[in-house]
Amino acid sequence: DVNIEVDGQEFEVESGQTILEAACELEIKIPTLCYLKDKNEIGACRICIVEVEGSGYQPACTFPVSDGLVIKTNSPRVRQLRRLNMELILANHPQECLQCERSTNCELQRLAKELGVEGVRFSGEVIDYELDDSTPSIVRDPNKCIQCRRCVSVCDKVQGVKALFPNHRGFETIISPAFNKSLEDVACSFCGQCIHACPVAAIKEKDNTKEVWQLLNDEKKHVVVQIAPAVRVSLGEEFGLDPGTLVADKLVTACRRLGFDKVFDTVFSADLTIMEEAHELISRLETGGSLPLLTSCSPGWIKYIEHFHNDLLPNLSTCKSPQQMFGAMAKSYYAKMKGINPEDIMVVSIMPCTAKKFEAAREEMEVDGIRDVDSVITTREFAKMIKMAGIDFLNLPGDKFDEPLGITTGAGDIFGVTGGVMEAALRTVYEKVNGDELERLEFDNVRGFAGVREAEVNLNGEEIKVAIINGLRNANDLLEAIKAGEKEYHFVEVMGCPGGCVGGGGQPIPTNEEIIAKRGNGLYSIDASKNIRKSHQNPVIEKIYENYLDNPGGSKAHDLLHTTYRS
Ligand code: HC0
Repeated sequence: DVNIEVDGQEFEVESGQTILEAACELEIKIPTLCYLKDKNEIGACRICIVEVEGSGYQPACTFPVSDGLVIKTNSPRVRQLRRLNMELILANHPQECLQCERSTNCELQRLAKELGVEGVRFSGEVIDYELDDSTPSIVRDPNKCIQCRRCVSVCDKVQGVKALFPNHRGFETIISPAFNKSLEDVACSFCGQCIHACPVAAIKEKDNTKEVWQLLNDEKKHVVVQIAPAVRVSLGEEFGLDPGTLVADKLVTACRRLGFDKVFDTVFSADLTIMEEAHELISRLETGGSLPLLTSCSPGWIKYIEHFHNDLLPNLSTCKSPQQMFGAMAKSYYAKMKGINPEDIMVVSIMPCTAKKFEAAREEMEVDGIRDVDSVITTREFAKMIKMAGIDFLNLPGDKFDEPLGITTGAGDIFGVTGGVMEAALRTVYEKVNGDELERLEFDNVRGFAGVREAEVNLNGEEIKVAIINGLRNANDLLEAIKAGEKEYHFVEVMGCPGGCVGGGGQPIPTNEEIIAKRGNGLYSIDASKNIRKSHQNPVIEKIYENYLDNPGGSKAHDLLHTTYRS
């Protein structure tokens, strides 16, 4: 330990820390902007500047503590320098706060206010960059970029994708894909974790709300909406509720008031996915198919494996994701049941995910020329629509999802949290293979939020090895270990985003580890409260196999519910 003085008070702190880390433990607040703990500690923005006796003014996020260090975090000169640095950043930042999508949820705006910036005294040359809206998922606006490099770090260190770099030098530096390509032309997974990293609106989702308003206004169309599991534990945050607050019932009412003709649930098609995927796992185990079976419901992960590990595509489950299975069922089974021409049914998805926009747009995702899903909006875009419609969300009465595609089990709800697809699958696979009833439905060693988890399950006397991965960098490391023969599994769940869909790139901002855990636990509590908690016991799904699909893995199921990948 070392002794330091901070703002006139003596403290003993751990050696090897930075001033910022020490101050944080002492609960002395130093403002930061470019800093992201363990990910981006580069002292770029100079907002965390402090006065260090003998060393002048230093960024607290990179300067190490040492014995006898005397630090001032709050002197008039320190405050003035922070304001000056902020003014320099603002001088090159569009002053469009009123119209900006991050207005009132922008770190730059909040800091400028906290630091007491009253105006920007500087002006000079500004480069006018083109928007990069080349992808169906993510839009880059380099004009708003403050070059904090948080997106660069997250894309590299958390996701291992490395789609973004600082290009050029000095005044001309731009954060973009290499050689200033557009995002569409590089190996971006569209996971949207860069959006959570961005303190401003330099990276955002592609806005599809206008398209959804148009569909809702079209009287000739029968517009159905599906709501992803993870949205019901996060949407409340957009209205001031705690992360993890359960708002499914209000969400349903909000959808009805917006004018959707039917309000259905992706949790229903998550149950359906389990039927197909469990069948696939059992048949690969029995017939010696490609193992480990890798889950296929996270579209960022799918795009990642197509770019980086396409030798393992035969291991991917051929199941479409629940989002796409829902669309296919809505325009076949439901259309037939209701006597509506499938071309008149429009499927809108509310997803916690930016890559779901890309998934819905993939050319593979249609049956007989009819698209599975017509439009995808994120949790954030949905909140925006509710606000635009003047709906008083917090005071809405609750309501239930519509039948039949809104009848669900707890197994489907936990899809939205890392480990949930695995647990849901194991509940079904275990009972199908072992033929006896599971006594305890919770698979404790599959739960948790660590990036990599492993478990073993006894199936008919054989130990089946499973792994659960979240975050694409962790996925890469695991795939490398599998290829090197260092690890062997039968079944691996991969979710592209840290924490699974509860940490998706379309979720409310901020999203961080603590918030992710609260949302995840919210989903576990929904599961625990349900009467039916195993997908194969979903009464609607039982009926659909009886009357419509025949068997899991059968030919009709294949046409509607399975897909192919691009190598
Ligand atoms: Fe997910 Fe899904 S669990 S990927 O995170 O499988 O986005 O919430 O909707 O499709 O169900 C996202 C969430 C989904 C799908 C489901 C899966």
